Amino acid sequence: MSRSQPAIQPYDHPAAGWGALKQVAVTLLRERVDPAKLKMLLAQNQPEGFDCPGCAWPDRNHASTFEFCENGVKAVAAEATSRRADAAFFARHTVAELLGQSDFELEQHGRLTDPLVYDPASDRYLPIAWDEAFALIARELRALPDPDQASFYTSGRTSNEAAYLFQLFVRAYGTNNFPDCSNMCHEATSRGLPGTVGVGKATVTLDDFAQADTLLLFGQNPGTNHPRMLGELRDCARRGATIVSINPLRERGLERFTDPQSPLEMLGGGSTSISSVFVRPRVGGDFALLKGVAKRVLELDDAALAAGAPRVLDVDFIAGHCSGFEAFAADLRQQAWQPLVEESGVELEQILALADIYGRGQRVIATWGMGLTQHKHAMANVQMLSNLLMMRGQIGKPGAGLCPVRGHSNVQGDRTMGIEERPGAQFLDRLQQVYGFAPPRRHGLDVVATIDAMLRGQVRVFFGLGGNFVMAAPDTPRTMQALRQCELTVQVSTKLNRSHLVHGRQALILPTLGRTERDLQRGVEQGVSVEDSMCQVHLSFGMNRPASPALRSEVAIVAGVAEATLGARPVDWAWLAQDYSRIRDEIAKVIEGFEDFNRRVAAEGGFHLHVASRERQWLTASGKAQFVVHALDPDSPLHRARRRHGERVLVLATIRSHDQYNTTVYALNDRYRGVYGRRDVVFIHPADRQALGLAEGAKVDLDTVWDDDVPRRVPGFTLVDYDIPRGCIAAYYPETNPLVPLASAADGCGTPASKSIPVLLSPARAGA
Ligand SMILES: Nc1nc2c(c(=O)[nH]1)N[C@H]1C(S)=C(S)[C@@H](COP(=O)(O)OP(=O)(O)OC[C@H]3O[C@@H](n4cnc5c(=O)[nH]c(N)nc54)[C@H](O)[C@@H]3O)O[C@H]1N2
Ligand SMILES: Nc1nc2c(c(=O)[nH]1)N[C@H]1C(S)=C(S)[C@@H](COP(=O)(O)OP(=O)(O)OC[C@H]3O[C@@H](n4cnc5c(=O)[nH]c(N)nc54)[C@H](O)[C@@H]3O)O[C@H]1N2
Ligand SMILES: [Mo]
Repeated sequence: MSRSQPAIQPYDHPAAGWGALKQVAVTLLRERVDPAKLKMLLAQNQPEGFDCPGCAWPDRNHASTFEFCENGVKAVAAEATSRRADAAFFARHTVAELLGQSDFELEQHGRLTDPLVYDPASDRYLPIAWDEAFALIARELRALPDPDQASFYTSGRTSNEAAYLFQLFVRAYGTNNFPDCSNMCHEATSRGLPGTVGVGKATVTLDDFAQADTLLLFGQNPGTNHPRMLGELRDCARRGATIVSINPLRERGLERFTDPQSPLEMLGGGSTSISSVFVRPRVGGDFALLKGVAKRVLELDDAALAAGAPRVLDVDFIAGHCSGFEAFAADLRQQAWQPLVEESGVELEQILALADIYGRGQRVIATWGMGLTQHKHAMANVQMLSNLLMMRGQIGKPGAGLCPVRGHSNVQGDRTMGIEERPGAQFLDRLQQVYGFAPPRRHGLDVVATIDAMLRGQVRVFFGLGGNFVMAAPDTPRTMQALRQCELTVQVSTKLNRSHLVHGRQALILPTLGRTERDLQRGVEQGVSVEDSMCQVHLSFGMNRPASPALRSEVAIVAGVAEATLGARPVDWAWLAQDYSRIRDEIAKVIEGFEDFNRRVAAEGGFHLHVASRERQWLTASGKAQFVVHALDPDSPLHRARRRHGERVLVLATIRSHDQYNTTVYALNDRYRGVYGRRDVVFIHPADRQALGLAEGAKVDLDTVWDDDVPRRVPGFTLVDYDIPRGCIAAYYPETNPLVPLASAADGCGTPASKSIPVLLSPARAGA
């Protein structure tokens, strides 16, 4: 259902199903995709095909029929669009003019076709030759007195091969400044899990889903963000597995699902119920909930012990594999219930019921997304979930384990390749041995620290390998100011976005091939490798004709910049870029688990990386799975805000709509939540709205409450009554990013707390 008029209309159909198929047709029409390119949809996530750039969910079976996914089609169609933002387009528009357009409008201009340089005299981007662009970057990088004055961002679509070359180049240049999208995404997972189970990755594969009897889904909206996961969940539900969604919102995709690949369901109007239980903490309430469940598991075990019944704890696992249990249990025992109930926003009976479900499960998988990772206490969330599974030995056995669900299709692989601002000594030693240069040992800057450093004038050059830094990052006006203070900003991109328009004194746009496009080097087709959310590494081959003959691959662009900056040092960049299997041979020399890379990745479906925690090998300081104690935070930003302004303070979660891919807005609808033709809405509980004396549909301004008293406002949003817990509101990212203070980052991992922003609502000022 698409509408020309903005509207709010509840959606009462199952997720996916005919609604999804219709959207596919609409998408292909809108992007005017050349029919000759349609066959590519059949090649998505197939052997010999390309890895879908949509999300990092793995493929059940590479040889199966077409893995259908509405949002995968949107991602692919957005890349295959026949629209072009070519040199003529940039000749027609000044940057100031383009800045006046919405992100949705910018996206509509289509694919970038030529390397461009910013011309301040005309306020336009003009064509530049590739070699001149590389020379300009090299000149600026070499002119910096200290390599730490440059920062190198990576978004998670970048292939392993490009990411590996990129980190090698940047370290040979002399810095570990590697902000990446992961800093804003699953950083709490990547930093939190090493402290408990040793490895920051999933301990499960899809085969475990086929065996699990209990699934706990924390803070995830798979119907929109990982639609192929629904197929897996449907099979679990049909087998009778218990599926619990822990989410302030009852997301449609977790209620009912019609599989577009099942003719029976499509024709029969059938659908499968997914979640049997919905637990709805308040936004940011998961930590208290998890701690409560853990406390109850301990109580259940005490009772079982007293009654001579089978234990609820896995005492053998705890004794044989874990460290720190005594202190952990003591902390749970002294924790009072009342604060857990208050902070979680979940009734005691429900906490106990969730503990019962978990305590009965024999094979339990816990999955999680941004609902756990984008809070001040995100690391505590992840570690408490890990503690909980460890209590019952639900890690490293079939059908059970930890399952962080990553976002970008190769965000996990990029980190594996060394896109890491805090690299380990072992990895740096290895680079030194293999390449004979001394890599920088100082830790580098992440996203938030990069913005801070730019604002202080300490970072002068920004290089973005993909992504849309200015819109993805928090505190938009300050991030904009930061980029504008740079001497040079470079964006390697497929499509126009705001990061091209908010630029440094000098600026370059370097247009690149997308994942779906054929990558020929000296006439030979190249594949690139990616690692999915469950650690499967496989090859991806583009099949479409590139959007423009001038495009270069990310590998070629990185090699070009590296050679211009460093010459053929420490590797012959141009030679490596001629044949990507040569890069894979380099990766095999340095990165653990990639031995014999070329041969192993050639197998159908690729290979699974060794994940030590899956094998119950614990790469922690103690050599054991480590229980970690965390206390409730009595002084969170929300507490502080409520002390100043009382219960009028609401906590805002910024979420994705069904028609966006991160900062890319495909269309203005959010079908499953019933929003059409607009994005400027705030979902609110009717009682909270009434308490504020506001009418349904009223226009409001949102103001952040933060200690620094810097004004942070987004104006003119419309209130929509919604089934959301009291005290919580939700609105779309990236429009609400100006509300996220830079300093509002997660403890220990720096992720912007974009799911828990204390805000005040007030009637919109006239003219807003
Ligand atoms: N189509 C599409 N696919 C995508 C993306 C996209 O934008 N569009 N983005 C990709 C990327 S990079 C990522 S990281 C993933 C993101 O995928 P998700 O993790 O699903 O991302 P979000 O939509 O940000 O938020 C997920 C859920 O968190 C819930 N939530 C909010 N606050 C809380 C809380 O305090 N506790 C709990 N338990 N839940 C909470 C929200 O209600 C929402 O359902 O998807 C990837 N796939
Ligand atoms: N408030 C708030 N902020 C958030 C989030 C949130 O939930 N709330 N989520 C955070 C999360 S989870 C993430 S991952 C980040 C996302 O941050 P980013 O990864 O920086 O953002 P994207 O919107 O995915 O980037 C889109 C751009 O990437 C370029 N692009 C697309 N494909 C390719 C390609 O193959 N190669 C290259 N070189 N470029 C390409 C296109 O030009 C496109 O405009 O945002 C974060 N920001
Ligand atoms: Mo993400």
